[in-house]
Amino acid sequence: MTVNIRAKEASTPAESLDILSLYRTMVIARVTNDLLKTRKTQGRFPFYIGCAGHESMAAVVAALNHDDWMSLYYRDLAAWLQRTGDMYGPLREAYSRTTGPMSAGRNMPSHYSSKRHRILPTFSEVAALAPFAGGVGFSLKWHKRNEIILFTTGDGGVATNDFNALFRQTAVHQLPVLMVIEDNGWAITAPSTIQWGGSLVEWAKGGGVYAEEVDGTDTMATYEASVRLVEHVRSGKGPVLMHLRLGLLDPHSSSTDIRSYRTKEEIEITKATKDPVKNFGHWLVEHGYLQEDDIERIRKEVRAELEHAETEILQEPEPSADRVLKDVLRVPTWQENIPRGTKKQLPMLGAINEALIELAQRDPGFFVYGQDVGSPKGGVFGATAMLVTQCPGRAISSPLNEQVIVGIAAGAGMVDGNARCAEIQFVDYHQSAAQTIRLAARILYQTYGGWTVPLLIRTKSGSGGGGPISSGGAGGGAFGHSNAGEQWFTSVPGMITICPATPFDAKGLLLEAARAQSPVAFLERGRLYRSEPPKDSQGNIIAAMAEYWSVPEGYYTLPIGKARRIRIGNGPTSIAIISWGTMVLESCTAAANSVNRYGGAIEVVDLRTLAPFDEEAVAAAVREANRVIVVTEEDDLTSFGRHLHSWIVQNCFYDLDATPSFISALPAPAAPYNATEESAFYPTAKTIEQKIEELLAE
Ligand SMILES: Cc1ncc(C[n+]2csc(CCOP(=O)(O)OP(=O)(O)O)c2C)c(N)n1
Repeated sequence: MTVNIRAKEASTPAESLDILSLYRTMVIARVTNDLLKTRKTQGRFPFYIGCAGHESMAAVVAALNHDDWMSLYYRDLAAWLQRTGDMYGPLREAYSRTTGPMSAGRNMPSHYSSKRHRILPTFSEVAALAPFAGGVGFSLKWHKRNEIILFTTGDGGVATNDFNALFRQTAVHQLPVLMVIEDNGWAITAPSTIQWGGSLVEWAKGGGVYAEEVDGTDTMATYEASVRLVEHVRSGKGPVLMHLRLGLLDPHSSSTDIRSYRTKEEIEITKATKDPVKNFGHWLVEHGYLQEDDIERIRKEVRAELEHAETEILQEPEPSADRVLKDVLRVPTWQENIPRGTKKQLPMLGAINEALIELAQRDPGFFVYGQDVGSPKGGVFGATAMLVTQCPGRAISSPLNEQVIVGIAAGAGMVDGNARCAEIQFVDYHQSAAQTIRLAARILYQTYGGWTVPLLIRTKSGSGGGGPISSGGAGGGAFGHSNAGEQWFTSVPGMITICPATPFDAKGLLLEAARAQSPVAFLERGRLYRSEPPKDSQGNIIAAMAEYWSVPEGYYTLPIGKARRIRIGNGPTSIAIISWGTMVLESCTAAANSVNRYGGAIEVVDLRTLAPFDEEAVAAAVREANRVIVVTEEDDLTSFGRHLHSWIVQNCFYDLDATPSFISALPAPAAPYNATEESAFYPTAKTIEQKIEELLAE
């Protein structure tokens, strides 16, 4: 039976609500829940987290259009069914079948995801999808699309930083986002009263987001409110928060004993009054849509269908161990291209400005989002200054919140399939966005390649605020402004990390990084922004490096994962120095001084990409020189440099004639501000020269 009860004033073509189909969807959700709960208890799979009490979410989804986006959480089985109509999917994931539509059996059940149905991939980290949902909303608004995004979380989720980042994204940019807080009164054992103070609705309104409380145990009331609120969002009136009051009919999950934290009376009252499936069934009987007998008949039919589906699914293939490394990382395949533009002398900052202009001109959806980037100054370092003047609107200033920034770029990239750029002022501050970055890098693996997250994170890293290399002090960055950054980024599976040393490489690599379908951390060294080519101690520019300060106009790309091998001197190499970023320049200076003094040749391998790094080039350089030094400006704790050093020991041991050397900054939190301590903290060309002498004598 089809009943059109959509709001008459809706501006989009009204879709009629099939009221009995909605009820059936809710019953499928409940019966699936009960079946899977039992199967878990029977030991058929290790974990289940259910939806009982949350089935009226099907009514919220019924108020959306089919091309609207959704960011669901683990209680949203009914929402999944209402959107996809796929009752096999949740069973397939519970039984870890390769046919599973969310993760091909790789993730826990109840982690909804479907690129086809525009359902973003649910994380186990509560509310962690929130900043991504804001990015989707940002993209929908930017492209003036008539679509909106539904974001859901529980009452506990409201307290997370992630949800608060979404709230700010939607409020500041007035994004087309409907936030539904499914408040069942509990976050495992914690009552919702400890998640926020005062009234959620008033809190939201005070922050610039329209909000309403809705009774989620009444399905028709939920539907009617949803139609109204969806219309509010779609018509451009801004975001909405729906505080949906529900009851949790089961324990938190299959790992929780409900009686250990809830009283018998409270459970009984909840089951008697807050069961949306039961309440909706009564309503349908009262209003003549169903007979009393139909309720049990429908339940039994659904149970039989599900058991039939289960029998089929149990015949389907399970994952094999040989796929465990599939879909960790997507590095673009490089197409060889010869830069044709006229070359001109440029510092790295100029090269980065030019690369951003190229990206904006070639891709109408490209933007840079970050603190101060839209001001005439072009961010605190001026990296977007050209973008601001030449491509108005493409450099957009953000609130002071790194999670907001990364979420906007990541979510927008998921909509477009092309990387959008997040600028983090100083790499030290990536930490407040750490969860969002780590999860962006995990999505490809978690969804078994179902979703990709093209995302470009540019950030100033390492010593210095922009002074010429080896000009005395390293630049006074001190705490909060001078961390190297690669320690963390290279430890995140699924992340590409790039750290260029020269203007030519910075432009070509940045243009290639925008083609990646995995997130990229692009570490721009502060000391290199305005540096000149490295010189030896007599003040002569090192010839092998000079050409990389000459940057072609226009578009060209350089391969990710390929090192640059720089030979200084003539004849066979006596030492291979492996480094990246600023330390490449220091290493070249040290190598040139040594060669000037003793003759021969030293190779400097500029890794350029740290993850994945060029194993072949490193191994070849070690094989030829038989002596190696790894040089990093990271502090001497667990670091990428240590990882590389260990890799060389493990893989190149028989090619070594001497102990593989390691040079880093000192094991302190960061470089102090004063020049004396700062200079003592970082390695310099002098440190490297001394090590070369020691190694040659060994
Ligand atoms: C960031 C984070 N912290 C803690 C957990 C452990 N955890 C899983 S579910 C949950 C409670 C969530 O409560 P709520 O958001 O109210 O949703 P509900 O389960 O009640 O529907 C917690 C604390 C987690 N998964 N993620």
